[in-house]
Amino acid sequence: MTTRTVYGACPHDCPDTCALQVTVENERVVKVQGRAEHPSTHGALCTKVSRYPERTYHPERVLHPLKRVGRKTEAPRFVQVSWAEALADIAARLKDIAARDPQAIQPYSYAGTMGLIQGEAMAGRLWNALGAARLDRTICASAGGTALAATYGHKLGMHTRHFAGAKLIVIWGSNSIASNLHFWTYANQARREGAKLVCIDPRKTETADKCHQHIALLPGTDGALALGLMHELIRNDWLDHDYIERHVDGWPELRGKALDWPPERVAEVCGITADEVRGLARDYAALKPAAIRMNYGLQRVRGGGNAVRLIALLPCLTGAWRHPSGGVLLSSSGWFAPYKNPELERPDLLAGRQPRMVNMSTIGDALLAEASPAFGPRIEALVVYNSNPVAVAPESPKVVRGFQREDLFTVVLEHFMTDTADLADYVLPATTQLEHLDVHTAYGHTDVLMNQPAIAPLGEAKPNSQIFRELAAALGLDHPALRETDEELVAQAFTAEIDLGLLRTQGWQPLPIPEAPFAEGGFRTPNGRAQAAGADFVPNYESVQSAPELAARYPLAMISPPARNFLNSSFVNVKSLRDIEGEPLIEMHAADAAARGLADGSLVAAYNDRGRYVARLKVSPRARPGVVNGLGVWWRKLGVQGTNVNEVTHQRLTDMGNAPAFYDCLVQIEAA
Ligand SMILES: Nc1nc2c(c(=O)[nH]1)N[C@H]1C(S)=C(S)[C@@H](COP(=O)(O)OP(=O)(O)OC[C@H]3O[C@@H](n4cnc5c(=O)[nH]c(N)nc54)[C@H](O)[C@@H]3O)O[C@H]1N2
Ligand SMILES: Nc1nc2c(c(=O)[nH]1)N[C@H]1C(S)=C(S)[C@@H](COP(=O)(O)OP(=O)(O)OC[C@H]3O[C@@H](n4cnc5c(=O)[nH]c(N)nc54)[C@H](O)[C@@H]3O)O[C@H]1N2
Ligand SMILES: [Mo]
Repeated sequence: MTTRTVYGACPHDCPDTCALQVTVENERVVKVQGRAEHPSTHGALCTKVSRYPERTYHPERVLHPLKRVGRKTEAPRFVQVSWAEALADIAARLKDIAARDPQAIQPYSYAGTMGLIQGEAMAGRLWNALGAARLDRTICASAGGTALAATYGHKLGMHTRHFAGAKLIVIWGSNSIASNLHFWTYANQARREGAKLVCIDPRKTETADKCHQHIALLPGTDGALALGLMHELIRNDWLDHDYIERHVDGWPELRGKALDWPPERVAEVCGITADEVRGLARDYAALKPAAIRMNYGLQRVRGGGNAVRLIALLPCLTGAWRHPSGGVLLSSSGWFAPYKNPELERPDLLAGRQPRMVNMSTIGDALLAEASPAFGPRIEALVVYNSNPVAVAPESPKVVRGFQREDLFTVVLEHFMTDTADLADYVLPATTQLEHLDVHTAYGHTDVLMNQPAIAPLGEAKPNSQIFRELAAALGLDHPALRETDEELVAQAFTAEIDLGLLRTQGWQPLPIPEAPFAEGGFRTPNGRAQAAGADFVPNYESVQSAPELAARYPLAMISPPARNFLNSSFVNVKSLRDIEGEPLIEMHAADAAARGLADGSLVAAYNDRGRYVARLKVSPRARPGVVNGLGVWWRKLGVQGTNVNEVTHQRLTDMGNAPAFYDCLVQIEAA
């Protein structure tokens, strides 16, 4: 028997980007573990990724090109075809459309893998050379990301490891134990050394269970709470005047707004008590250093961008940035920007063209849109990779109708027959992280990682990069940039400061970032100062206050945070993980269930004017009165009656960044 160890990187859309150690016996992966030597991974993996071999060798892996037979409104039927036939046919169809207008070809991708090479490196080159429509990749983080950039110039924050030294940790809009496990280890370390942990989340999550305090505010009211905290910091003069004076622009305006938000008003809007506001402000001023871990949960509402701005400014008011263990972290991804090659996707291949941009978050409307001067041509072809839009995009009734268009030519690169693959004309088998080369940055820590392939591709699967190289050739595009190998792409991914030799031998390289990067200000804005002007509370589209008539019909606010054992819609088909999750659940408070005569364990429907989602009711203290939690992004076909939670979400966009407002959603619930 031959045994090898291969160093990898977890490809998933998660802040932790773990360093992996893959054990291969007789050319089969038998174990995937977290590397003990990598500081933030520290030898631990989440349950999901430790099941990686089960996912990779899953009997339902797509291992050959498949071509649709039958209509898109019927049960999916496919036949196996050769790569040659698939590529020739796809190229012929795309060429025909491109001859009329390449902008009618729409790429659709997100972060199924976060790798730079299997993400956009070769794909971007192909789309640029073709002049295909561009995609605004807004579905997850662009409200908060735009807000951070507006405030601090980039997506920057404190080091995750320094949370271990904080005396107060505010976990704001994050179920860290589920979605950011390796941060939680540092938070726990702080707690053992006496830190207070506070969780701000409408849902009583497993993270809230482990914190000293849980503030269960109404969804979409975080901006009001942040203004209330500022109010208290100002009234009690708990401010670091020197820090504000030297490093913040727009303070007089923000100060004026905050003074309009006394704790009683905040309590009313947020559905909490005035004492909770006062107490949190007192702790934030007294327990130093104070660190805030925001996550993207809180920005999936209409006012998400402004809420992130306001929360991100709190450390400027108290000067928390002066200490390595003070400040805020939402994303660390901006730290990588100076080390990444902005030309990797070869924007020069656009040769001056500026194809239209379609927002991925409104793909339902986009697929149903007719040609018009404002929109441009009707979408005629869709190439999907690293994403499962039929399950994850908002208002799925429209997304499904769009994908069911018989005149739409859809190609999906996938590991599995997802809800999206079921509606394709061609499904092309893609490799998993164990079968291809890649390099990774992160959005929780600040290390660059390399992923070495551990095994040869299974079946006829190919890396995304290779599929796009071959498609480019079939399309007759012959620019040398479209022929470069993955090794050549890796060599171009970063600036010279990143040592590829070290990445190959050690597997990762940390970026040199100061311990307390903003102790003396120096934000990445043009003048180096934090920008506070304009930040304000923006209420939800759908709430009792902003839409009383809608709320009379649909009185429950529904949020749909991730299930712990899935990653967005990935892993839903891994049986051992699905068994832990059980079934699609809607958590509801006992009082709301009693008022509707609904019994725990019964099948219920959450509905509104957009759609109807059926799931099992769980009467649970995890839900606060007036708010229901529809967990996880289940595959529709593995859910109840072919539905998932995005049946009821809407396509209206956030205040900043044009992102979806998934958690800004009113429903009514009845027995199904
Ligand atoms: N296990 C697991 N891990 C994941 C993911 C997953 O699906 N499963 N998803 C990954 C992805 S794509 C991302 S973007 C990241 C981050 O993913 P996020 O979507 O930020 O996920 P969470 O950290 O679970 O944070 C969401 C939390 O915000 C809460 N929340 C909802 N609405 C509000 C609100 O209005 N205000 C406040 N304060 N809280 C609110 C939810 O109840 C939930 O507990 O995690 C990644 N990690
Ligand atoms: N209601 C509601 N909806 C949500 C959310 C929510 O909290 N509530 N969360 C939102 C968030 S934060 C996000 S980030 C999006 C995520 O949405 P997506 O980015 O679509 O994420 P996944 O659902 O994980 O789907 C990724 C797909 O990529 C495939 N894949 C993985 N690696 C590769 C590869 O190397 N090659 C190819 N070809 N395919 C690969 C996987 O098999 C999987 O099917 O969903 C959003 N949708
Ligand atoms: Mo995400």
